[in-house]
Amino acid sequence: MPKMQILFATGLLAWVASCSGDGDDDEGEDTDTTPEDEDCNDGVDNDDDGDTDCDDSDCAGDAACDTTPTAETDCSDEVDEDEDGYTDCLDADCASSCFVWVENGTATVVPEVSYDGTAEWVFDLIDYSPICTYNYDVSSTASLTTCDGCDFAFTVQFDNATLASGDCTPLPAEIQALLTTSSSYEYGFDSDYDYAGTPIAAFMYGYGGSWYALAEATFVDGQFDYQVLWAYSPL
Ligand SMILES: [Ca+2]
Ligand SMILES: [Ca+2]
Ligand SMILES: [Ca+2]
Ligand SMILES: [Ca+2]
Repeated sequence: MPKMQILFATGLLAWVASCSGDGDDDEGEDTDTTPEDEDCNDGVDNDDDGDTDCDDSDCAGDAACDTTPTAETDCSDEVDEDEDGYTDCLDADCASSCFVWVENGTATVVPEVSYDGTAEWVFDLIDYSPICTYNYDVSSTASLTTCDGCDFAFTVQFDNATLASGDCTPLPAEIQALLTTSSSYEYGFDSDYDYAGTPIAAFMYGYGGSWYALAEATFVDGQFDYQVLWAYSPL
């Protein structure tokens, strides 16, 4: 059995070396070694607990391990990634990837009889850099809907779309499809709308059998004017 004897002898030598080969000097060094605190950003497991940097629970809360993004990283996920209080398109970080759609309309209105004027749909990036503007003729010949509390309501027809400025191709396809298609919407005017306890003259929008106040509007001397911010939406 010469092989076993050699292995045993080697193991015995190693044991002897670790126990008796060192003198009193080395023994003192070992017991005096106190673990270092974990440095959370040096790539070293400083306290020898098996976990390095941010994997070490000692680093919980350390600024070096804060994974919160410094900017909004997704502009359409309904999550405020950078925790600045502004989510998705409401965050200025999304200025280049979201748009605002504003509708400006003006018409000469004879309630229950006629509604004739123009409208423009303005598309901007949310930092108000222009994308494009479309102009429309708007008309309606009669009140086709009932809006409880409204002074008047019309089914307003948008026709004769013309591109007034810019290039709308960055907009989502479903918005582009709206632009050049003649369309109609249920609109109304309520001169005494109770908005959060405050009476305002409201632009009303009818959809699915319900009416919504979208913005302030004016109706003076037969002239109806409104401006609606439709949405902040991702490009
Ligand atoms: Ca470390
Ligand atoms: Ca560690
Ligand atoms: Ca987001
Ligand atoms: Ca944010």
